[in-house]
Amino acid sequence: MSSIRLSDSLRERIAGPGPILALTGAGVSAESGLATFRGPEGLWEGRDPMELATPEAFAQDPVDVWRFYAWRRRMALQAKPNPAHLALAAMEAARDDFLLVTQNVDGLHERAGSRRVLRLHGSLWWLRCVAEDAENEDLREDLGELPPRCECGAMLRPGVVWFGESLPHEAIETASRAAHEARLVLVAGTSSLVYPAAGLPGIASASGAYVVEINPERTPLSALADERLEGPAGEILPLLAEAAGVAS
Ligand code: BV8
Repeated sequence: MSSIRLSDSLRERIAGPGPILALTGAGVSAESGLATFRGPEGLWEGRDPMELATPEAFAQDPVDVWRFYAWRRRMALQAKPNPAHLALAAMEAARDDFLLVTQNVDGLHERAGSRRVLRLHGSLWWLRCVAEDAENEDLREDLGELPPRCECGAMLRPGVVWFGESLPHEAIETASRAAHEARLVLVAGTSSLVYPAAGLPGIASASGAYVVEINPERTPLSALADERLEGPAGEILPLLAEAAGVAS
């Protein structure tokens, strides 16, 4: 039995009229066994992901960066969606005014059944030709020799947004519009440090939305949130789905 208590106000809001916006980060995949970016286990071979997830790192040593991403693809493939992912997919299936916006690139939301996923930072499962800029889905467990190559002969890069790169215009525009229109925002599993994604709850709050933070730790968002549910997303999001009258 969970010790987490949802306020009456939140119970009313989650079952009431929307739109509802959910914003997720690496913490919702933590209970699937995937390392978060900034958690103690977030380092890769003692390296800081922040130094690997940049165009400069890729230009300097594409094989090194590809080893990092090939490792993350393998980890993500071995991982299974957890109750947090499943609860979000169930809430989306139950109402068409529910939008999931994620910073995650692991594909677990999609594997849990979420259909309308707005990916702000791209995906491990899409590769982009550095010459043609075309992106294709590639679900192979083993990419073979690194860096993988396009048929045109040029290198392929991970289809993710690196630090210092702009987010897909369409994605951030749609997410910002959804933030302006949302009545309820669920922010789960993010340290709220990376912009422009971290700015979305503030946009929603300024437009009158009720902002709920779901995280075992406090973050820069905590002071702005209307309600904090302190605990793991895999335990809390199913409670929210249940309060919304949705079995997950
Ligand atoms: C941009 C994809 C315009 C790759 C990622 C200087 C130069 C250039 C840019 C900047 C600069 N200074 C600031 C910036 C802007 C920069 C930024 O915000 N930097 C921060 C660090 C200060 N942003 C950008 O560069 C963005 N682009 O601004 O373009 C521009 C262009 C040029 C120059 C200037 C501006 C691009 C940002 C996207 C970067 N790509 N990922 C990849 O994945 O490899 S971001 C990366 O961090 C991941 O996507 C991740 O999702 C994201 C955020 O991290 P979180 O998801 O929050 O994960 P984290 O580990 O941090 O936290 C996990 C949380 O979960 C914790 O709070 C923990 O308590 C909690 N948790 C743990 N377990 C659980 C849990 N919660 C619930 N349940 C649990 N069980």
